[in-house]
Amino acid sequence: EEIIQEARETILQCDQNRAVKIAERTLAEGYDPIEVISSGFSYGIRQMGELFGRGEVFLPQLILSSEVMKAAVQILDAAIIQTGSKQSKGTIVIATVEGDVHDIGKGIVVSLLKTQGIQVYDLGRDVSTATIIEKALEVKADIIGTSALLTTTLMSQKKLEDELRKNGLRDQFKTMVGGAPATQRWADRIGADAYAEDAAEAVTKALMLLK
Ligand code: B1M
Repeated sequence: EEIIQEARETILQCDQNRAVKIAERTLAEGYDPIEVISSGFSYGIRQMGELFGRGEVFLPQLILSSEVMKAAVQILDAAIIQTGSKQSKGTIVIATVEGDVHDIGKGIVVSLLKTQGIQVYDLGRDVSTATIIEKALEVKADIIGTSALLTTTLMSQKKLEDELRKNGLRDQFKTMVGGAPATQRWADRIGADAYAEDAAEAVTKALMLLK
């Protein structure tokens, strides 16, 4: 669809005014906001990542395009969360791991979890394992979810598993991992309870873990 293509372009062109307009149009004209985020804006930011990886765009542009993405997603988020169910099905503590500032994807996961009536404590980004565990204990979380976007910070997902085990806490929580470098194989290897490839799967897996 044309609106999806336009959403992609706004990210590649770092055009915030147009991105915001597309988000508003999505709502006004009744397009599916989740579809516009995942096939449109997210696709665009991944393309930016590829160009960045190949040295065809540089960090300032990547930063700018993330800001454009965030501005657009923020508008759609509000609408997504409103459509959600109110009844609480469980609690998740979620964070981007220490040393990692990538939080766009986690933000989308958080919005979708909220639509399912899951209570979400979003601790933000660059969050230490100790802080994550502390919060999970404090709010008696059912699930601890971590997002990692760098191959280097992926290790923190293992650290969480290790720390939980070391402190005799592993049985108190279910764990879910995600982020571009994470895989089902990685989840199995570190002993996480679930892996999700995207936000929609994160919802499915979370609901499974809460059963
Ligand atoms: Co960075 N970055 N970045 N970056 N960045 C990547 C990850 C990279 C692959 C780009 C590249 O080189 N091609 C590369 C990592 C290489 C590697 O480790 N192998 C990279 C690099 C190198 C860096 C820096 C080191 C660059 C530098 O400074 N020289 C630096 C690191 C900073 C740090 O964290 N310490 C850096 C910085 C940044 C920006 C600040 C500019 C910006 C982040 C802005 C922000 O998030 N606030 C940024 C961006 C935007 C990206 C790319 C282009 C896009 C990430 C993104 O938002 N994707 C990324 C390239 C890529 O991923 N292909 C890249 C869209 C988002 C919707 O998808 O995050 O995958 P994603 O989330 C999905 C799923 O993964 C899943 O659901 C989400 C929604 O569908 N999911 C979960 C995510 N978390 C989940 C948790 C779950 C379940 C599912 O359960 C708990």
